[in-house]
Amino acid sequence: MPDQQDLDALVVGAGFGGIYQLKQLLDLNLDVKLIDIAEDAGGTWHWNRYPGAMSDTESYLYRYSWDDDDLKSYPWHRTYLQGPEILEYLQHVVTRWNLRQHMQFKTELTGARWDDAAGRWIVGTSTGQTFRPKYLVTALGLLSRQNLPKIPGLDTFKGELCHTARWPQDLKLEGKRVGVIGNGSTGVQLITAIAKQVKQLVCFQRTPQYSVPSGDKEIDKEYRKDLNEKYPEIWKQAKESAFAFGFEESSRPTFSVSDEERDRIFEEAWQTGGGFRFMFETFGDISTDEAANDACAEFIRRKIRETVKDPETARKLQPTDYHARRPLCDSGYYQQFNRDNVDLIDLKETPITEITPDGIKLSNGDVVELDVIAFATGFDAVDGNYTRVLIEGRDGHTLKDHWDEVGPTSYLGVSVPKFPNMFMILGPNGPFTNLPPTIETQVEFITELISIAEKGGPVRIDGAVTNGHTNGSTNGHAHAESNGYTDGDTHAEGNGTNGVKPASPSLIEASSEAEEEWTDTCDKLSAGSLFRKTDSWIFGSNVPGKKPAVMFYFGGLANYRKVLGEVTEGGLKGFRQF
Ligand code: FAD
Ligand code: NA7
Repeated sequence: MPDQQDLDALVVGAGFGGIYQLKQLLDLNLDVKLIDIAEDAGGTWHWNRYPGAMSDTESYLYRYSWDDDDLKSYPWHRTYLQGPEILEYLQHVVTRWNLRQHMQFKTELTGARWDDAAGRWIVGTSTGQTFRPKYLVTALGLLSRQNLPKIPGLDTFKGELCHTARWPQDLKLEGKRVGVIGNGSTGVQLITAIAKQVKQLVCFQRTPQYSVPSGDKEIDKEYRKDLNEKYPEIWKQAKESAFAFGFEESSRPTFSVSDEERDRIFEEAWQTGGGFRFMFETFGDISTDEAANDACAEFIRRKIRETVKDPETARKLQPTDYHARRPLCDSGYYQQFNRDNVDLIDLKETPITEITPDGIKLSNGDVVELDVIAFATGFDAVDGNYTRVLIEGRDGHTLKDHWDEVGPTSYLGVSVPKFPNMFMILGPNGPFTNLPPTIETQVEFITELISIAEKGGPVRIDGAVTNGHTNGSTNGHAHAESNGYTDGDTHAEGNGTNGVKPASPSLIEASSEAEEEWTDTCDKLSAGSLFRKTDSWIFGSNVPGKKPAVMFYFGGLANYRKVLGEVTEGGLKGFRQF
């Protein structure tokens, strides 16, 4: 007898998104379970345990906003959080709200199929269990699926080889010769953290990056007291801003000020620290205007030249393309290249040809001998964790086929047509921001959708009964009257086993028209951005074979929240409820 369990909702993923979603659905009195491949909760911060792992959102905003007591009392000591502290914080939240009893770890979602007759998702897992939830909420992470380049000879290396997102906890680096491939946010953090520990550090750099100081420093009691008093305004400001990084984005054009004033503004931002602040608090056109971007880029290039003593190394470290990847910040990255034990290899000049038992072979025939090779090569971002499992919606339509056809799309980053009652947290085309405030926004929106579906039938908002079927009639589904599905589907009532309430929920899914419109909106909003002209994970152009695509809503969190408000107040505009 196969191990089957009916549930109201299954949440997949125990990071920031899944943890809050689980809590919200339990608060609705639903029968919910959460599964994760990992051994415990933490998501990103469970997996990314490399030395130097740190959030580049300031500590006061890289957390949940909804638990006021915890917000004010949970201890932290610096303006930025180290990875282990974030992991501890998330586990603390799980314990504080007694959530672990609803979580099952070491359990991978291996496939999911919508069963129209049962009105449930049939979810297969690595443990052999099958879950049959009415709602499937996926919080699989947008920077979660590793990108490990297929370099010839990978398996032949005699030393230790690892990806930063699977860092072995017992790996000792002292006295070792370590190679780091990649210098994005992760590589920059790793290199900065380990340069002083290792015997020799060789940094394999393909594209140089712009990085500014983080400004990380200890906080005192006064700082925290002041913050605690201002938290309501702080969250309000963050949620009403574009990037939710805790500052007001500038609208001042770069060339509206004199050269001296511009330099002063950049210098002040350099001293304050923070990658997003440097790019978006200084001037309003750095990510859209080529000349403005170059002024900003040149300021950072000058800092690199001033910091790095060897002119040849300084030359290699200076980017020449747009400053238009996710902005980085560091705790002394460029300074590491003044150390005698740190070398830089420019892979554009001498690409890697293979990995040998002893190290990394370059196109000029040199073999760099190493004890450890660390891949800081990033992620198959956003859709990577979705397309590797088979998720089959109505009419045998799979998510992979859908996205192969039209690119990784969705309506509002949460819902895809033909995938009823499946909701994604941080799915494609969600806002590009500091993520916890966006995650909270999406979780609360999904919870509202599920609560509407649970009621069945017409949508009730603020006591008003509205129709809610904006597109329902276009594809032959009859409008719901009271039970939510009068279109002949043989939805099973809850079977009464495992304590599942016999409910008559309705089904909610995005309409194709709404998805197309949202995709078009995201396309238009990013059209003028230099980010789109620059290869990185943000537009899916970092993984060989992956088709570049628009994967984010660049309209900012404030506008996104406005759109969600209009959707719920407008009777689930863009969704079909049946
Ligand atoms: P995750 O935390 O990625 O959790 C997803 C979970 O889903 C994982 O535990 C995974 O095991 C599980 N999972 C995936 N597929 C399956 C499956 N098939 N079956 C079962 N379980 C599955 N964001 C910021 O806003 N600010 C920062 O400073 C910042 N710094 C970052 C630094 C690093 C090194 C990285 C990698 C990311 C950073 N991010 C940052 C992004 C970060 O991912 C988000 O802030 C946030 O943690 C995402 O939470 P999540 O719950 O959506 O996903
Ligand atoms: P990123 O930003 O995608 O950086 C990956 C780095 O790895 C980048 O320097 C890449 O060079 C390099 N890379 C990738 N593949 C290769 C191969 N095959 N050979 C050499 N170098 C390679 O990932 P991160 O983990 O640093 O950061 C991702 C996000 O996580 C970050 O933005 C934060 O939000 C947290 P490239 O630039 O492609 O030439």
